[in-house]
Amino acid sequence: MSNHENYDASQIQVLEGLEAVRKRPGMYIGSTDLRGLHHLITELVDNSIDEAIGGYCKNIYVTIHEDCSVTVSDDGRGIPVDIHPKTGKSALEVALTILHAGGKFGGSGYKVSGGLHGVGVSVVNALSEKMEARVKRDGKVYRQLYCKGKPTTEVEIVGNCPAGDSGTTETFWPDPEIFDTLDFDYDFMTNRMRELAFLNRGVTINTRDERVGRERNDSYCYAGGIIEFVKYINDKKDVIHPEPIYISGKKLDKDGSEMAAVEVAMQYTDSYSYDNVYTYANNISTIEGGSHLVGFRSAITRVVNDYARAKKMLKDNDSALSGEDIREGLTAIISVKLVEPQFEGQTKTKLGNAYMRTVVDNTVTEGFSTFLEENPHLAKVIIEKCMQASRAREAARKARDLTRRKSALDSTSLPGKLADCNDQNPENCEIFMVEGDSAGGSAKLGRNPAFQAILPLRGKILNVEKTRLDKVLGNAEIQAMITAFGAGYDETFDISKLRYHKIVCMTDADVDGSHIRILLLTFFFRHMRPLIEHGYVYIAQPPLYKITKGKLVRWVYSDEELNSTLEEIGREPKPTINRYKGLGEMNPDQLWETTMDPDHRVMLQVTMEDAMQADAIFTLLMGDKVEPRREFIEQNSKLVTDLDI
Ligand code: 0RA
Repeated sequence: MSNHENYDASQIQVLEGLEAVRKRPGMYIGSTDLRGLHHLITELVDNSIDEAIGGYCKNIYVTIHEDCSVTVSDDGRGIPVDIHPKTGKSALEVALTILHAGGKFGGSGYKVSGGLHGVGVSVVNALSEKMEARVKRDGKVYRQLYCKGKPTTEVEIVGNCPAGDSGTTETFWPDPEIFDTLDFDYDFMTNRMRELAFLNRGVTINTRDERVGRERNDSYCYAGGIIEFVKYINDKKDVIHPEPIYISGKKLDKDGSEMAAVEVAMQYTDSYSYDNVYTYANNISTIEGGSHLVGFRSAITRVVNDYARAKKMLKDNDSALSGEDIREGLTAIISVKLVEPQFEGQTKTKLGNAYMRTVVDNTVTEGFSTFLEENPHLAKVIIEKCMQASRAREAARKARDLTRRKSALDSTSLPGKLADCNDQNPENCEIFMVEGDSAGGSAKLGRNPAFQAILPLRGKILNVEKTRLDKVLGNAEIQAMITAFGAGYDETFDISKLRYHKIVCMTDADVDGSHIRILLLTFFFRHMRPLIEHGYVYIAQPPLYKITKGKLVRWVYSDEELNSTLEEIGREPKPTINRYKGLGEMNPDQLWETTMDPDHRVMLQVTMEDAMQADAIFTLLMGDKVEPRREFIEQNSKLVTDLDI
């Protein structure tokens, strides 16, 4: 009887935990869309990576099966199967069914741990309609099955394995009642696996898609770790020194055990952008930065200035090189691993642990100054690049002061072409960047002036990928955008000053229109990145056709929709189909109705799934190198369905 009671008590606790996860999956995995679905894979792989960081696991396998189940397998020690004294249950069952029990196991044997929420395998189990765990240990194969997080079998021995073999294999069938989609995106998954392989030198991650018609098979292993990561990012860029600089260090506890590890790899390119420093804490991308980034920035700024002064490259009366000057063209990976990471910030992607600032600063100061001393030729190239950046920035500042006196870049006097809106609350306000004066005119007449502002752009805007800041700021269209948005640019960009929370690119649905759009996005990406990070940038979708039949009017936005609409309303008696060539052809009412009216319009939100990916694509499409661009266009031209030349 008392046995029974105990069983009930622990069972209730388990069920409450699992119920909570199933009731509010968002609390545990962020969301139930595609991103949340992928989080399930990440949770399992993170545990295997922990095992690899401990030095017990070399290979990880991730397989998407035909039925949309996923298997994550490793050759680590295997989750223990022995009976847990408190619960009387197998440790394997505890790991899979008790919330927060996964992965960490009271710290035994683990120094650091990844995982955004660190919620572990039990959450994956709770959100799966079925799950299977198999462990190879001590010459035996153990297995347990589960349904929506509850065990449906005991931990059973289902076979033998060679004595030295060990590992964990987990397969889950995500629950269609929980997730909006079960359609895993192999490329999305494999990008994260590549990143993990870079961040954990020597681990091999094998990925596989078995779904019919989209079979894939890849393997990621980087003996050079983050050095290779930097080379990969710089692949299509021109570098100014051949090998990335690699710096590493550790902080030891009083008793000599490891508290934190720092690794940095950095390499200068000839590019003008300075947002290519990617930081990680325990393999998690810390998009909002934090103490490790602060330590890195102060170290490189001090080291470069000290070196330049010591070598008389910088005269005593010269002003110091700024952090921006020193980061221009720099690609870097900062990867720290620590025992109890604190994640702060809006999206919990900012490293909080204050001591990491000193650890990274000290490590980088020592490593980078040694590098400069030992490589005087490379040091000269790097410092000259920083000084060039400084001169350009100085010229830009002068140009800005000049224009400011003419009050062009001063946000208190808005650009003349701007038709502003009346509402003062940025959250309600939208600004449409409209290609051409005639479309701009229609948009001004058609808009709702209460909350919609119009900024007509004349012709092509500058390709900022090929232009240094001083020239960028001299460009009239760019000045107009900076002043209209009111939030500044680059380092001084302050999202809290932004005057509109929807920035809408409204260009024609043709090749010129998409060119202007990509130029605008490049500008935002390089000089106002938080706009994209906050999801404030949108692309308006003007219709391609107007179909009229009697009193019925339908706007359609693609050729497929044209066909389906014609099927729907019937091709007899014949409806009238008008093709719209450009925004300029629509009268103000039509433009409002089809493209600007919040109740009817279709807008695409520009997201930045992965800054690194975006950087690579912008470099490729907008940068200097012609050959890779040609290859990209050849490979992807099939995807362009709507060329209208
Ligand atoms: C705790 C202790 C031990 C291994 C693991 C956890 C472990 C967990 C996972 C999750 C996925 N793969 C894993 N591999 C290992 C070690 C127990 C021992 O001393 O053998």
